[in-house]
Amino acid sequence: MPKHSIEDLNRQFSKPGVKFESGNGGLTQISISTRAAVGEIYLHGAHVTGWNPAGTAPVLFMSGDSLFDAAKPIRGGVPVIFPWFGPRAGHAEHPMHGFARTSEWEVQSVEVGAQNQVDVVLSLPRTTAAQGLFPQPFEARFIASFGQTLSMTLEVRNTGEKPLQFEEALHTYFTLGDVKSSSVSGLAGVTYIDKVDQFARKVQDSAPIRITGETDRVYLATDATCVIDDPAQDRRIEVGKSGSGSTVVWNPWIAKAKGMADFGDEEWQRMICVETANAADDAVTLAPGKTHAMTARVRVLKS
Ligand code: TA6
Repeated sequence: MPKHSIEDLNRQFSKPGVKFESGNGGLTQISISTRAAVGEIYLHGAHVTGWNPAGTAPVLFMSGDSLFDAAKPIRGGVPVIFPWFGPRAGHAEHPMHGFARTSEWEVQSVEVGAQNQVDVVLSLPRTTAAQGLFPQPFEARFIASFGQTLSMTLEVRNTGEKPLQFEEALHTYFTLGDVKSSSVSGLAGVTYIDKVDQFARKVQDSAPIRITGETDRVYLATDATCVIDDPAQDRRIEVGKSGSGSTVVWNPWIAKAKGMADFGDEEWQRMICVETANAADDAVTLAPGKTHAMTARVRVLKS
């Protein structure tokens, strides 16, 4: 059950082109439609489920089989991964990819800027369940700007007395015309952990990355901007970032897709994840009282 009624949220935060609605599964969503962009974000998981500059085709991939259940992550869009990435080391029973993406975030502000971009700020409340999993105190905010560029920032402040260690990712799913004709450039020469080859560490060659099978790579110590080339849709998507040392490239391919209940068997052909992260060697250690911000910036480039 959403914490705040749609009416109350609209009364307090709605703006021209921005309204709160009851979305899929009765989860509260913010629908955005301005001259700059179309977009949507759920309070569940602070989950961006749609964005494209006005007049262009959707940029983010959403699975047709996604669940919209307060206890489950949404499949597609931009899952917010925090405070650990993947299975939690030493705690196989803890939720995959942390608890931020299955938490109900709270609205702090909604503003429309001079370029008609919509800036949404959400905060992550401390629940007893989360406290049980991750007792160290922190504050987390998610700041999303829906304009000609999609800008998303995960901001974490250490409000405790001891250093705070965490991993994080903006696990962005991009929609493609055809993954087999697509490629990702920008990571030449970067060392990566190959999770489909016994976590071996390898160095990316100079050719653009092509997906020819299950692909699950954590590129390390890189601040590179990536470009996804999608000739089937005659476009390129630029993924820039700051405050992020890792970039994750993932496509489940055939077998993994079949094994995911909330993902269509054929959907691997029309998506790729290029994720802005701090994972593995790039985990963040934040001194007491300090704040860390990780930002992803997505733009559609003319092909
Ligand atoms: O970022 C890639 C990855 O870590 C893959 O290993 C795969 O597990 C993917 O995330 C999706 O994870 P999820 O828990 O959302 O099914």
